[in-house]
Parts: sequence; C-alpha cells; structure tokens
Amino acid sequence: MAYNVAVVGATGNVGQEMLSILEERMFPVKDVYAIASRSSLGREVSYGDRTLKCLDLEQFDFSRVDIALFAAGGSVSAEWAPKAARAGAIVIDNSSHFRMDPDVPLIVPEVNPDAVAGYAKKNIIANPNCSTAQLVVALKPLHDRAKIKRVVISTYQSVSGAGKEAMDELWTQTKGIYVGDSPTPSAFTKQIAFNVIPHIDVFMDDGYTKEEWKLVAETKKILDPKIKLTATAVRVPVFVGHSEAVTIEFERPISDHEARDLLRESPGLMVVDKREDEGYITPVECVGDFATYVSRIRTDPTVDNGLVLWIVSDNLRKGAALNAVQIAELLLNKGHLKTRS
Ligand code: 11C
Repeated sequence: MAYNVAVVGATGNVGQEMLSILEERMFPVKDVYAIASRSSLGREVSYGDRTLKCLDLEQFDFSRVDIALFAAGGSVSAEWAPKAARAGAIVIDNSSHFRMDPDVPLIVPEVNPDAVAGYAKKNIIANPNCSTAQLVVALKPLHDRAKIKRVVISTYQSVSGAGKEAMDELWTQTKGIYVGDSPTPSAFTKQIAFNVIPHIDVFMDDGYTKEEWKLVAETKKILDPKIKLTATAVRVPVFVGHSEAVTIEFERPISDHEARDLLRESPGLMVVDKREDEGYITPVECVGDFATYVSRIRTDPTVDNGLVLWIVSDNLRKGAALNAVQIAELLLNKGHLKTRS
C-alpha cells in the first residue's frame, strides 16, 4: 500500500527537509506533491533523485492526498489546514496554530504515541516547536523512572529556526564584519553575528517570550501537566542545531549513572558523555542526524534528586520535519492511514 502525500511550504527550510526525510525513511509514497504559495509557482525542489515542480496552494485539490504535511507558517495553516482536513487528508501541521487546541493531539512519537488516535476529531495533528521536541524525548524516560517535579531550561537556538532569511542574515553579517561593515539587523532585533540574543518570538505580558511559553505549555500537554518548568530562550550564531542546558528536579532519587544507562536505551536518543575533551556533542555535529543527543549528564548537588543535562538536536529534523514524518509513520503503523486514491 502506498499513499499520496502533499508537502505544503515545500520551498522552506522545513518543507525541503520533509521531502528529504520522506525519501530517506522510505515512507510508502505513491505520488508526492510540492505545494507552495503562488509566488513560488514553477520553482523546483528535490525529492530523492527526482525534481518536483511546485504547485499553487490555492489551486490544489487536497482530496487527491491521504496525508498533508504543512510547514508554511501559522497563517497558512489556520486557513488551509482545515480545508485540507475537510477534503479528507490527515494534516500534520508544523505551525503553532493548532498545538493548544484540545481537539488536536500534539505528538512526539517517542513520548505520547497513543494520543495520536485523537486526530479523528479534526483530522489534524500538531507537531511541536523544535525546542520542545528534543526536550521531551530526553525527559520522558527520566520522568517515567523518577517523576519530574521541576525543570529549568536555557536554550541556545540556531538561526535556521527563524527561517532562510535569518540564515542569510547571519552569513552576510559575519562576512560584513570582517570588512568593516556595520551590521543592519532585519530578521533579528539585534546583531546576531558574534553575539547572542535573549529574545525569540514576541514578548508576553509576564516578561517571558512566546518561545519560552511554548516550551512550558507544550511540554505539559505532551508529557505531564503537573511538571513545573521555566525557560530562557536564546538565539546564537549557529546555522543549524538547537542546544539546551536543562536542570531537572525529581520526586525520587536517580543517579547520573542510572540516568545515563536509561537514556542510552531510550528511543530517539544517543548518549555521548565521556567527561573528557570532545566527549560531548555540539550542534554542528548533529546536523543531518535523526537522533537527539544527550551529553554532560551530572548530579545537581544543590537540590535533592537533581540532574543536569545538555541536549542537542537538528532543529529542522527532530525539531520539525523528522517528527512530522514519524507521526505519519505512527499513523501508518497504528492502522489509521487509509488510501483514498
Ligand atoms: C525558533 N523554535 O527556533 C523556533 C522556530 O513554533 O514552530 C519554530 C517556531 C514554532 O525560532
């Protein structure tokens, strides 16, 4: 059995990764459609060895597809995901638009696979924010073993999370600074080259940013609403790969050795933790990989039952496109996918 799949937002960072990962993981695709806005009409994107011409979202008939992967931003999803869902496609949406809708499951397959059945209410499944996805994959086995009470997260997020223009801005500013140009921020509010910016997404009334709020609200929805979390989200001059320093307080004792062994056996994770030079992972080393890496696992001696971790993942893959394709695989494996073509 093979399925017709549409990727909406096919020219963007995440859309292109979705097409690559469908092919890399040999998802049983019959026909694949690259969908984009009218301004990208005629542009070509790669799908394995093939080249796909982009089709116009406004003209596309979603009754031709079984699954629609959306990676075109919140306003496109708000308008078009329900239309695609009504036409019978199961929508897997990478935007934040539906994540907190109680009738839309928010899924990370390693963490809450059984919740996927809830898709049937709206025919829509939400994909989490990139910084949440890698966090919950690492927290899940630890929570099952020792029950997490509280988490403090500091993120070090790459510019690819903010899109292609943001990547270009880092590149142009970095080159420009070497020849004496003064940087003119546009995608970011301040200079990103040779700098860090403690501001991702809009500010909220309580002083947190929306990115920080997403980490908290989405982790509660996916993993456990009782866990207390606080986050500081920071943009760093890295092209791809988000990193997180995470301090966790548990109800029950768990040693760093026990945590290391547990994480080693857990799905989606690779532990690289040698306590020596080069014995840990940095973002440039995770690019293109499926795994979420955990390093620097150690006891926090300042609280009872505390651990500290360093978590790194490719934000365009586990943080977005890979997780979306894994959700499609989950639907397939649980027998929810029916071909209509
Ligand atoms: C960033 N995490 O790095 C964001 C990008 O809610 O899907 C993804 C935003 C989202 O800027």
